[in-house]
Amino acid sequence: MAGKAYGRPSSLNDKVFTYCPGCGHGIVHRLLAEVIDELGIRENTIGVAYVGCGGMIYDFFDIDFAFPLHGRAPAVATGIKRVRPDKIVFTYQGDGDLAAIGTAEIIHAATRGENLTVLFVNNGIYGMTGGQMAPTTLIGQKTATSPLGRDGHYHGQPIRMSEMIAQLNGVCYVERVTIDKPARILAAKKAIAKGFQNQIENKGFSLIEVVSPCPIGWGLPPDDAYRRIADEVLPFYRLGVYKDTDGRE
Ligand SMILES: Cc1ncc(C[n+]2csc(CCOP(=O)(O)OP(=O)(O)O)c2C)c(N)n1
Ligand code: SF4
Ligand SMILES: [Mg+2]
Repeated sequence: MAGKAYGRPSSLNDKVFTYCPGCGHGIVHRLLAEVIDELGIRENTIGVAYVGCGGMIYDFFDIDFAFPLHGRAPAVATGIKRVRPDKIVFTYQGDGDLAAIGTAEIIHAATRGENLTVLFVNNGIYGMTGGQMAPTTLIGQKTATSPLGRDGHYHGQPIRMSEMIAQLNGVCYVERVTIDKPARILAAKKAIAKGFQNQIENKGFSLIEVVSPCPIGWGLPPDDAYRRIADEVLPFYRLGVYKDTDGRE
């Protein structure tokens, strides 16, 4: 029986991912690389990385990257896209980056309807710096800075960025996906592809939030971390399309 042959996407270089076992960033990188290959845009794409674990993306891809200060990716991507509208420009950001230090940048890039694609990897924690509480950390979740669990009255409530950004007039497309099961990984790839296709068709701002595991920061072995996504994370961060318009409003 003829089978499908799977190779390494040409958008990736030969380096082995250096993420912790079970980290979601490697899966998201792979999906992104496949999408860039399949759309045939590798030589025309510029990525804008973030400060955080997945910010190492620039080291694994065979495409041009900018590496701005923490949280500033949407502002830098705006500049690049406006100077070179012929290029496909995306940001790759974590939840500490996009939902904390870079909140202003993402909200205003979205409101302006910049013709960008944003990949938002929400693992509910500051992974790189040692597992501190992020704005996205769930109520009750234990972290290095909430050792008794996040308390909504004391620490504040977790923030749902996709729901919030979908309300903004400049936004074309917002979807939240995850990568805990094969079918959902395929759905995540479809959403990423749509986010890039929107930019190719000049439809404006697209954001794909990927709910992703950080086994180290969550203090769980990888298989338990993947189980936690369905059991604890998705009831709060519900999957789905939050906005899908046919271009700018
Ligand atoms: C201006 C500035 N403030 C703080 C830091 C420290 N810092 C580095 S990564 C990080 C958190 C990153 O978390 P997230 O964006 O969720 O990425 P993850 O590592 O979880 O993928 C912080 C606070 C920094 N490098 N620069
Ligand atoms: S600390 Fe978390 S986000 Fe960072 S590489 Fe390890 S598992 Fe991934
Ligand atoms: Mg994070």
